[in-house]
Amino acid sequence: MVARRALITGVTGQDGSYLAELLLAQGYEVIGVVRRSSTLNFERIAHIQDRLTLVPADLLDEVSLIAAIRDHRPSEVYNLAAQSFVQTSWSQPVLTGETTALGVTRLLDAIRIVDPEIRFYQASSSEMFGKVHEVPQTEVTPFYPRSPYGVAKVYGHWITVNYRESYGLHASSGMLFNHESPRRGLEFVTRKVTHGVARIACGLDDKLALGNLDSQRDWGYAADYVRAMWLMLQQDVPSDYVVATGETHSVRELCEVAFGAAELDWQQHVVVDERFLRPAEVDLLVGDPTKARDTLGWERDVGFARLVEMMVEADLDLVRAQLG
Ligand code: NDP
Ligand code: GDR
Repeated sequence: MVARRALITGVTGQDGSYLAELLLAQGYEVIGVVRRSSTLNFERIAHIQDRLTLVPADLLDEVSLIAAIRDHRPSEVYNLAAQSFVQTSWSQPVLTGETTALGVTRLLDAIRIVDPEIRFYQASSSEMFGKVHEVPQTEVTPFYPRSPYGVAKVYGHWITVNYRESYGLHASSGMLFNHESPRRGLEFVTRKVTHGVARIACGLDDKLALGNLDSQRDWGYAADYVRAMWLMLQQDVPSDYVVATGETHSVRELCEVAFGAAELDWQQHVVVDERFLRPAEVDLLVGDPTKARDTLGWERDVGFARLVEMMVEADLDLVRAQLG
């Protein structure tokens, strides 16, 4: 049988690395799009790099996307690339819009031009719900984004729906709630906390400065969530899905569990620093994954406490190894 071929933008990111693993395990040939940078940034895919085909392209450059698709002719394209850090989207709103919003149109156009039979996944976000209109959030909850990032993701979502309806593309949008792992970037709050815990436990730091401790998120495990992406593209009919755990926890609870996993008291170490507060906040997110469960058969394996413990353990190993 001919191997199925998938192209992933954002393959060097957290989700890209887990999705590449999943697809390789299913026998896919995996094409990973990487953008040019002055230093290589392949830590998350180093363990599978020899099994991937890496191609240079950038969401800011239409011709490079057309060339990547034309030269490699994938049957599935997963658009995971983005300027994905919400805080940065206030200091770089135009770059965020170019990448996270217009980048989606560039990729959809590349597919439309080269081969409209390609199945397409768009990495949409719970940040689109923002100042939420209802709890929990579902596929029909209205959007009210609260950051330039959230606004850009709303555009990316609707252009995906629009190309599906305009050109009949098999294009699906996954409205994924926060998902984390030991591979999460250090700037996101879960990893910042678990890495901070490890440094404090090893005596390298004493304090951890955070922003809003009251905000609540529906945190799941990234390896569970990439399964939902793949399942969406295996359906006969494209559609949009909320992917979430259905549980919400505050940043304060995250601190309690993470410091507790290293037998530390978070209240002795966490300080609030205004630099990490946002101009407009998303206070509460919690998703209803009923449609993903009923239609895709998707379930998560890892819950909140286990996820945080797993991340603390991984960061303890990392910091200890760095100490030698
Ligand atoms: P990461 O920030 O870990 O990865 C982002 C990826 O995008 C990196 O590979 C990065 O490349 C790439 N990238 C950025 N700009 C460009 C560009 N101009 N051209 C090509 N590639 C580019 O994100 P995650 O893995 O966490 O998230 C994956 C996607 O899912 C993103 O679109 C994110 O917005 C979305 N999302 C994430 C959620 C989460 O909780 N993780 C929840 C909902 C949505 P480089 O390594 O070179 O920087
Ligand atoms: P988020 O993730 O903005 O939800 O976007 P992040 O982990 O950055 O923030 C979650 C919540 O924690 C609060 N917070 C802090 N956040 C950071 N980064 N650093 C801090 O020190 C801190 N203190 C408190 C934030 O204010 C916020 O309320 C993530 C990204 O992966 C997006 O790409 C994705 O679309 C959404 O999740 C779903």
